Amino acid sequence: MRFSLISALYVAQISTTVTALWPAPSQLSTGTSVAWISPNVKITYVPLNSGGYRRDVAPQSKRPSDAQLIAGASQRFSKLLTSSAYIPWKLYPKGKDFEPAPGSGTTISSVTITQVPSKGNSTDSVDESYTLKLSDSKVKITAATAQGAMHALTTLTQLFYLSSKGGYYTTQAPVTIQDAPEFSWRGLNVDIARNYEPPSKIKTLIDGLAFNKFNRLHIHATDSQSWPLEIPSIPDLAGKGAYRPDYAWTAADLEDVQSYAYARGVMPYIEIDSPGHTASIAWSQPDLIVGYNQQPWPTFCNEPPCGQVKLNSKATNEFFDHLAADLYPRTAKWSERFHSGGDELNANIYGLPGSGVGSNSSAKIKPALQNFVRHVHQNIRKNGMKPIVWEEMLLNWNLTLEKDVIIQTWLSTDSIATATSQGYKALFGEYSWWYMDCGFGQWVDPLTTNPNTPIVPPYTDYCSPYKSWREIYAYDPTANLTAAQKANVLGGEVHMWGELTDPQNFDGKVWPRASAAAELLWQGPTGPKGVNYTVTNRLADQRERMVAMGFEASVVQMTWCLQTGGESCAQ
Ligand SMILES: *[C@@H]1O[C@H](CO)[C@@H](O)[C@H](O)[C@H]1NC(C)=O
Ligand SMILES: *[C@@H]1O[C@H](CO)[C@@H](O)[C@H](O)[C@H]1NC(C)=O
Ligand SMILES: *[C@@H]1O[C@H](CO)[C@@H](O)[C@H](O)[C@H]1NC(C)=O
Ligand SMILES: *[C@@H]1O[C@H](CO)[C@@H](O)[C@H](O)[C@H]1NC(C)=O
Ligand SMILES: CC(=O)N[C@H]1CO[C@H](CO)[C@@H](O)[C@@H]1O
Repeated sequence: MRFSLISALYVAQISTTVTALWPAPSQLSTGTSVAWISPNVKITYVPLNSGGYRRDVAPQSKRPSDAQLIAGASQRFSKLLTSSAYIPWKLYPKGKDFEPAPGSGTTISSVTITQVPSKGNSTDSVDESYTLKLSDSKVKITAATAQGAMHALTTLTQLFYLSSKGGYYTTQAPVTIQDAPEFSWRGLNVDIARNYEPPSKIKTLIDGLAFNKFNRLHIHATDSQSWPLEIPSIPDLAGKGAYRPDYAWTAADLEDVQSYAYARGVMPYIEIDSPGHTASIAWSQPDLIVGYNQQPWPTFCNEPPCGQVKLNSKATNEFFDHLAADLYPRTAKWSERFHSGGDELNANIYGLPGSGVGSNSSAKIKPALQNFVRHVHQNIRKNGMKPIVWEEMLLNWNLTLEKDVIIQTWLSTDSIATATSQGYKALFGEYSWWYMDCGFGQWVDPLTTNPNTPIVPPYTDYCSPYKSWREIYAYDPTANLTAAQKANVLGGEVHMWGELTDPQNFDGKVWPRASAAAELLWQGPTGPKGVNYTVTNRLADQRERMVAMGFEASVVQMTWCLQTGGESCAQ
């Protein structure tokens, strides 16, 4: 839809020239001249005198200024260009001479980033639009915010290729781009608890997110299997709850990851899932948890070890107060949002003695749950943030939630329709389309006794099969929504759960599939797919850039198809 304006240009050029702009910009026009850029090109920032960049309010006031953010992005340009540029031989017919002659064309002498007035901002949305004009040896960028300027510099990087004879060129000058995202919330959810993910791995992930214009990193920080997040005032939480004491992010690590993400235009935010998914608390505070490792586990939780925080419990509330006082100010510095979890609550566990409920009936659990969630959410708001919950809190438990709560849907394509029609802002990312952990097989051992589901060949997992990049790209979460419902869709998140994922196999699961999600989030589901716009070679191009950057990204297409096209190899 947003793309139609220049689709004809793309169709005409795609077979001879590849432009690896990923996600594709809203509007693009290109020429056929050669231009070169030096990694050391001078980048000048021209601020708007009257301000107009995002005005942050306390407690976010300690964040870097837009000028600082843009200076940082400008300093990184050189490294980004040289680390991501590559020789794109795979995208041309074998033997074709596709490189411009050294010394041909012009050389870019300057890049200017001029700040322009913002079209407005809100808690969950900043003006990320930018324009980029490359002509007459100059690049002129305008942007309303630091985030927009960072996107422009990423786009600029992606315009250039490495020449085998040295130097970085485009064959498509002049270039004019006007760009803005369709969705203001473009996220990836990463689980660091089922298997540990060290801060260094997540910082690398953030580089990839920024390179694909994601703007949210959802850190699913704790779960029943481990508590890998240091809470300095409750040291035993991670000290005993992590897989091993050093498999936990220290407070300094958390600050480092958050500031790193924010500096790259990615708002990080933390999820402490509760009241389910909390068994790891029992290692340090056994009295807070009912049904720790209760058997048979399928009756008492979705995944062992079972255990949920007790409800109707003063001790539980005090624990969450301590946690909030320690953790929330440290995350509110970087984020407008905090995720309180709320998925997969098990009712049966509240029928066990000492649960604070004493019954597995929803009617008994619901008021206790309502009080608990209200308490947690009040703490989030007191610290200057707003809550996010998994959809079950609203759609299964029918809790009364304030309208400032974002509903994160995952269970069905209908969920987003229901949540948005009730007036809530909501996120998509349904498991049957956007769960990147699916299709790798069961973690449940077939030799164990599982009274509910025998584990038999081919040992498929619950959300099998694997979601290929094409499936992730074909997801249309807003297909059946009314205009009023669509207005409440903030965006979505692609999910990397950690049962069978750790730093060793992380990259190949995430990339390039998250890139497919990134373009959908940037363009909207009816964006590039609505016109004759080929995706495969552009995604392959982005993947090659990410491989050059050091990501062990999976293969998009076999080289023969990329080179040749035709047959069944649409480019
Ligand atoms: C509650 O427990 C009873 C008996 O154990 C069981 O039949 C029923 O399905 C449970 N209800 C819920 C909501 O889990
Ligand atoms: C919530 O509402 C739905 C739809 O009306 C209903 O099916 C479900 O039983 C309710 N859940 C609870 C816990 O009351
Ligand atoms: C939209 O509705 C059609 C027809 O009922 C259905 O087949 C499709 O799965 C729905 N899509 C989504 C994303 O809900
Ligand atoms: C798309 O391509 C097909 C086949 O080449 C052609 O028939 C159709 O007119 C094209 N549509 C647009 C919008 O260019
Ligand atoms: C242009 C614009 O809408 N700016 C607003 C951005 O957000 C801050 C804080 O909420 C407002 O004070 C600005 O007016």
